[in-house]
Amino acid sequence: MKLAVVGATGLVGSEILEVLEEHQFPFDELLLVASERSAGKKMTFKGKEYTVIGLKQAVSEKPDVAIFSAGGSTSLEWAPQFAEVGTIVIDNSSAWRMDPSKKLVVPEINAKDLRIDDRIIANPNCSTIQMVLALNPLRLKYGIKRIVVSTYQSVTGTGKAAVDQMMAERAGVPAEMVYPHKIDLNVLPHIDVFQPNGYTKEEMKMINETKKIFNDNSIQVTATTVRIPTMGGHSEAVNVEFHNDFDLNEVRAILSNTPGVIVQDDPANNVYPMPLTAHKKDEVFVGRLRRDESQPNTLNMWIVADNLRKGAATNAVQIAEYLMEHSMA
Ligand code: A2P
Ligand code: 11C
Repeated sequence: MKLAVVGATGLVGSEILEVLEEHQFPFDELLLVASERSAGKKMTFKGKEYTVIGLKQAVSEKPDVAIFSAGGSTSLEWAPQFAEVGTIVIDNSSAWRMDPSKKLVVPEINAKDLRIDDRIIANPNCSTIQMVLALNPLRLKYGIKRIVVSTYQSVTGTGKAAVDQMMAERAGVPAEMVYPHKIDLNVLPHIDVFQPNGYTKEEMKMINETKKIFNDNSIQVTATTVRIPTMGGHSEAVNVEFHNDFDLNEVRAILSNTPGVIVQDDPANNVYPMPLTAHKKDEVFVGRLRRDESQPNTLNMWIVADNLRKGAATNAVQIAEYLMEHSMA
């Protein structure tokens, strides 16, 4: 098994390496791939030194699986070239997600849809993954009519340069501006670019990807996505209206029994999910479970996950693990 990590020098790339190590992912050969700027650079993984290579060389090595997190344009240009030589690409960017011929996979929900001839597999957006993972078991039990979500997203979702901007502002030194405004001590109701309908691209990703993953265009979804000056993970206030009524204790029990989900819901003891406690964890944390008293069949919940983990690296590695377990890679 020859594995390539494309974007290995980036934030998600280094998280992928950590997850591969923690999960003891079995591979025979590892290729660390980044832009030509980084080619030749040395990186250490599990005590062994690797030389970073460029994309052209990586394609010529014909890896079995390549986990991409090097941005959408890199994926658009290079994923087909890897696919052409037989590599299965697991892509973290938004490039292929809404392509009807590509699967958009959260393993716990729809890995069973994967087929041996899938060559480019899309990893959903981080804020979508954590929401659908927590909602899926409730959808199966009660049926979802409508989702209203507001997010509070970590600067790590933008990449290294955004973390640097926030830290420079915090230290009071000149910052290279990645966001159009200061981010430290601020809140930006703006993630990714604005669309003609007034929503941002991040908001539209949450809307469209949720429907695709649940394979249900009848679910109504609306989103407001917000960047906050934090690092450990993304938080989401989710208001979900079900077709059928629910029992709150049953909801708790269902979520507690859902693989990959951890319920942290003990308000009397100030226990609820937070980015600080979700940081570096593979799971999605759920709390503040309460009935929306303003209308029937409606639940309010708070969902937190490390966006670089289940939102990106962990989900991608789990897809690779699924492929191997099912002899597809
Ligand atoms: P490099 O470090 O050589 O620029 P982040 O989102 O944290 O900024 O990381 C982006 C990742 O994507 C980095 O590993 C970066 O490599 C990689 N990358 C960016 N542009 C390209 C490209 N054109 N080809 C290959 N890798 C790229
Ligand atoms: C953010 N969700 O937090 C974005 C990052 O489509 O994979 C991931 C963008 C994507 O800024």
